[in-house]
Order: sequence, then C-alpha cells, then structure tokens
Amino acid sequence: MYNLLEKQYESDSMTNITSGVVGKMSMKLLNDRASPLSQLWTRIQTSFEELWPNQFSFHQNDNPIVSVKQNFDELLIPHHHPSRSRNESYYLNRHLMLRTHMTAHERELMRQGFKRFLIAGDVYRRDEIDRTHFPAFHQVEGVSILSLKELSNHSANFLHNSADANVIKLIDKACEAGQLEHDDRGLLKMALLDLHSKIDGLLRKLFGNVDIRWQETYFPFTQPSLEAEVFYKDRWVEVLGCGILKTSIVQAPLQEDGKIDHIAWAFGIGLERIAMILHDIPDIRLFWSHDRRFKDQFVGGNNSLHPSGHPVKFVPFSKYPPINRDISFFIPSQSDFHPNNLYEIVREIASDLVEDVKLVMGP
Ligand code: FA5
Ligand code: MG
Repeated sequence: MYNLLEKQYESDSMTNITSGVVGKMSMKLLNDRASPLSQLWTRIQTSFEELWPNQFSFHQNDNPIVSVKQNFDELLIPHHHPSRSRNESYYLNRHLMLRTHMTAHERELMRQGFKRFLIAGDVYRRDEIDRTHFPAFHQVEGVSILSLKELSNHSANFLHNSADANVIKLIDKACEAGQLEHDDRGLLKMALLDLHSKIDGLLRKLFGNVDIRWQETYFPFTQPSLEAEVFYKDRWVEVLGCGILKTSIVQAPLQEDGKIDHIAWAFGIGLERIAMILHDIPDIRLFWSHDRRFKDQFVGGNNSLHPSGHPVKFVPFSKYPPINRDISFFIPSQSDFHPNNLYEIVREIASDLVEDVKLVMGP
C-alpha cells in the first residue's frame, strides 16, 4: 500500500509512478489563469463557439487516474501494444494508471448522452526528453456523432469548401482502404470532410494563415486515421491525431431495427505544441516553470493576445549557457534495458533541468 495525493493505493509489480510525476499532477495548469495552456483551452472553446455556435459542449477532467480498461481495453488497444508497457506508461498498479490520452474519456461522455463535445485534461507518458516531448502534457479531445440522415442531407459542396485538392485525394484514398465498418463510402467521406473542416477551421482561427499538412496514420480505435502537421520554423510539427471511430467504441442508441444510424469522428490535439508555436515558446518544460519571468509574460494578456489580436511572443530570459555532460556505462548483454528507464532516473535526479538526453550505443 502507498499514499498518493491523500489516497491509498495497492502496489504491485506494475507500480512505477514516480515522485516527479506526482508533483506535476498537483499543478493543475488548466486551472491556472496565468498559464498559456489554460488560455489556449479557453481560446479553443471560444473559437468553436464562434465558428459553430451551440453545437459542442465543453468539459474538463482534472483527475488523470483512470482504469487500464478505460485507457486501453475499451479502445481496442492490443495486449502487446508498446504503449501498455511499464516502459511507456505510468501505473499505480495492475488496474489503475495515469491516462496517456484524453480518448480514455470518450465513452463515458457518450454514455452520458453527449453527441458533440470537447474535453481537456493532463495526460502522462514515459517519453523521451527533448524540447517537444515531456512526460506530462495536455490534450483536448473532440468527438462528433453524426446521424447518417444528417450526413446525407449535407451538401458535399459545402463541406468541400475548406479542403484543397490534396486533402480530398487523401480522404478518397483513406476511404477506399479495406476493412472499413461503414460500407457507404460516400457517407464516410462526408464524415471525414466534416472532421477536416472543423480542425482546419480551428487551426486557422488560432494561427491565421498557416501551412497544414495531412497524412494517413494508424490508431487502434479509428479507421481511417489521419494526423495533421503545422509548418513552423523550417519544420513540420505534428499537432494532432484524428479519425473515424470504430463502431464498437461509439456509445449511441441504434435504430429500432438494430441498424447503426450514425458515424462518429474524433480528434486529439496536443495543447503544448500549439501554444509553443503561437507564442514562440522554445521549450516544453517552461510551461511547468514556477519562474515569474515566464508566468508574468502571459498574465494580463487578454487570453494571451495583444490588443492587436496577435499572440504574445515569449521573450527568453535565461542568462546561463547550456552545459554538456557525458555519462557512459555498460549494459550486460542479457539485460532488458530500455532507454526510458534511464530518462526516468535522469528526471528523478536532475528534475527538469536536463534539456536533452542523447543515447549513443557503443559497438
Ligand atoms: C493520441 O494520443 C490519440 N489519442 C489521438 C486521437 C484521438 C486519435 C482521437 C484519433 C481519435 P498521439 O499519441 O499522436 O495520439 O498524440 C496526440 C497529440 O498529442 C500529438 O499530435 C502531439 O501534439 C501531442 N503529444 C503526444 N506526445 C506528446 C509529448 N510527449 N509531449 C507533448 N505533446 C505530445
Ligand atoms: Mg502521433
């Protein structure tokens, strides 16, 4: 047994939660009005409301502890999937874990009857250490359940508005792939175009004119699956994953004859990546900083916007140059060494001061 934020939990062979990550759990950045992350969450809600009034409900879940069932099993994530390993996720014990994505809350909201919603929260992954990856970050998940009737009434031309020829080609290709659960490819395409128009609308509202690139990807719970990247400072940054939810995941009533009469799409956006681009924030760790030199730059800004409407740009303040350190060690040939375990030790000892860990394997 052990205590975590004033509650008792049974420990077992899966337990791997660390004090560093528990410290992050209590920061609740989405409730801190001075955090660019909470300001961005507000902007996402107002953007949705302005673009598609009264269509979506907005939710926030501040408790990242979920069951393994919610985070993985119910989302069809196979038992051998690497994200289930102790090397990639934080476990309280065999049954409970820190959510690795906000997709973990989709089913409960659908079960409560919500059809179109956004939900934000903090998520946790044992990940690599660099400027754009951190073991704690925030996601906004969006879901829309569209009735088939509604979809067939939509004018294809209207939905095509935001999609250029490349996107339409990609969507056509994604809809052709085998094993799709909805056999009307036309309606499936309409649903994907609707998803595209919502994400495209949001990204353009946030960034203004920006280069967005779409490509096909894989998630166990969606098919087809797509991801979007935004061009920023000479490179493409992945900002979100999305797709058409598999039918067994969607929690919505069926028609009287038992037929499925809906198609649902979902997306998951990383808030840090978007805020970094909007405000020129060079390092993801700064969001967790208690340093007033960081926080004061965003206080008082109207949702981190200048009166001109442009996002406040971050002004760097560190006067210390970086220092490089080499550490070398031997790994026995039979060991089950995983680099994430080394990163975890680095984090435990040096907290967030270490900017980048590069692993160089010897011959
Ligand atoms: C997911 O988490 C899926 N649940 C998204 C999804 C939802 C797909 C609904 C389909 C339907 P992914 O692991 O790619 O996907 O993460 C989504 C976004 O979170 C990424 O695009 C990125 O913006 C952000 N992200 C992922 N890992 C990190 C990290 N370590 N640090 C900061 N941001 C991250
Ligand atoms: Mg991804």
